[in-house]
Amino acid sequence: MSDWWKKAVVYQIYPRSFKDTDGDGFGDLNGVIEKLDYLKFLGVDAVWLSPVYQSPQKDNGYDISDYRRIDPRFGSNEDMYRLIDEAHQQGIRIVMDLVVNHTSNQHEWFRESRKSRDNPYRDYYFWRDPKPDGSEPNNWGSHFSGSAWTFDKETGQYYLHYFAKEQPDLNWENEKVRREVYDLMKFWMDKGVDGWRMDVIGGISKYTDFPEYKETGGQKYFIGKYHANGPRLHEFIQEMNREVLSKYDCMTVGEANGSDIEAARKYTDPGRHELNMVFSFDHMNADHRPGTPAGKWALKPFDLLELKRVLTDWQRALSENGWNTLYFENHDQGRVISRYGNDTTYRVECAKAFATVLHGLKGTPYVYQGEEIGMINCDYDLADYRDVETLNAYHDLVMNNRILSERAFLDVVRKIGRDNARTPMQWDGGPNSGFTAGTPWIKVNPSYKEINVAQALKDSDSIFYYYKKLIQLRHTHDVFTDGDYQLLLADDPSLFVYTRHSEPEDLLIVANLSEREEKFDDRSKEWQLLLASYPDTPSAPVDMSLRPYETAIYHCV
Ligand code: TEU
Repeated sequence: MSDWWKKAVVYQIYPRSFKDTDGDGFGDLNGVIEKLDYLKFLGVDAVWLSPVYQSPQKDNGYDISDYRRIDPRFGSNEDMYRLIDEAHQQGIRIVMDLVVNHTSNQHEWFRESRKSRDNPYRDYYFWRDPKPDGSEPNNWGSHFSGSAWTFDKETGQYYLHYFAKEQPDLNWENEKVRREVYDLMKFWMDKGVDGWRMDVIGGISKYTDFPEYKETGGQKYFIGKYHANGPRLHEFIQEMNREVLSKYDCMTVGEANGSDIEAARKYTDPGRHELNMVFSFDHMNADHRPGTPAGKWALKPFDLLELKRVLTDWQRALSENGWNTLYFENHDQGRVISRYGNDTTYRVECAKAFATVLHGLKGTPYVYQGEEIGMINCDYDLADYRDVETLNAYHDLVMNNRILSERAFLDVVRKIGRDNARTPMQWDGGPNSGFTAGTPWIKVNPSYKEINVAQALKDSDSIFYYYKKLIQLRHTHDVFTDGDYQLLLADDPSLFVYTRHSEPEDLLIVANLSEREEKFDDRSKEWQLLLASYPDTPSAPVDMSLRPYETAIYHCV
């Protein structure tokens, strides 16, 4: 099997918000097909499509009711086959989202399962009796607020759901469930799909004795160590690898929620035959204040030292027997320049600087739709948000428990709420940003008049062309793929500087991630400029005065 994914750059599409061709306000597969030329021009090697399967859309497709059918909102199965075909003709691979920690409650398996205690599908999910007082089987929380258990009157038991109550968790202990999953994977791979992004894969193996959390800081429902990395996790993934993955030339990336570096090594060590790489979350917590009742909705100012420390730890840990993913954005995160940077005065400079520090690292870079034109967060009112996580958290934290004021909650949502990344793709300055001829399912970000693809393509200095160059560099200089990583100036609170080394080339990546002027000087090698964000960045890193968010890549052969 080839390691093509090591040199690849992956572009994530959130189809619902990418491009609508039939005027219903939802993006569709024909929209993706229409934009393949654009993706080819950007230079990406693969596209990861967020879920397009049949779904009641309680969690925008992460609640699947039929794994073998494309949701009519997105098109038909024939459209999907055509997309695979046309993408392949352009040399772009297609990675689908595998959401098998849970299904929709409208999936046939769950509809059967809830009918009776002895239904053949009962064991496809986790059903447990109430405690003697009628309450939930334990104090586990759901990521979308409240308990992870919902009572079903029909049979007098609770079922488990880590996310919304419409997303019951599958019971992977049941061999039949695992078989179903492997079969559906083969179905799509036989249609030409080139790989999988595996949703919440860290959660598929459960602690089936469902232990109570002891330390909850006074919270009624708690999310902690039992929610991920269950006892049979790696056994299940190895089985999946044996049964399916090893038979195809494919790429796999697991969403390793709740996983630390140790777990990531296990997932990605090629000798263990599990996955190619995983998404970790540590580096996305550099503005998060842990351990408060507000959970993920408690922020602190962005801490660059922490970001550097975490990225460096992961670079080191997975440098030999493993592989990293490189990302700042996806459909669950706020836009990076709005969160960690400056999305007003220095929007363009800032986007280029964050892109540079990320794409210079060792691993496979992911670009999320709109990141390549520097799209920014949306400052919406409560009524404009659509995300089930945000709306549930509002009810829980603001309305029911008064943990946050409405004002404080909205401030946090405007930084990290998931809808920030889900507003329609900004194609041009025309109506609805060129996304749809109908009414978009979520409001278009008013910034589209200035920030859009048409504009970016006209300006040779745009963020778009900068990404295009970064992608080209990765394809043409092996040191981006193979080089060893070394952090310089670890304690500098403004600069992110590191080197990459392999034979015969060395790289020096320099970024000022602050709004102050910063001095920098490195004469250790005969450095020459490869790429820079300011038009007049010095040709060698000597006596530099780095301006706000100025960034450069130097090399030496
Ligand atoms: O996300 C799982 C996850 O762990 C989180 O990032 C989650 O979205 C949330 O923000 C926690 O606070 C995956 C998908 O990426 C997400 O879109 C889905 O909602 C979720 O799984 C359920 O399928």
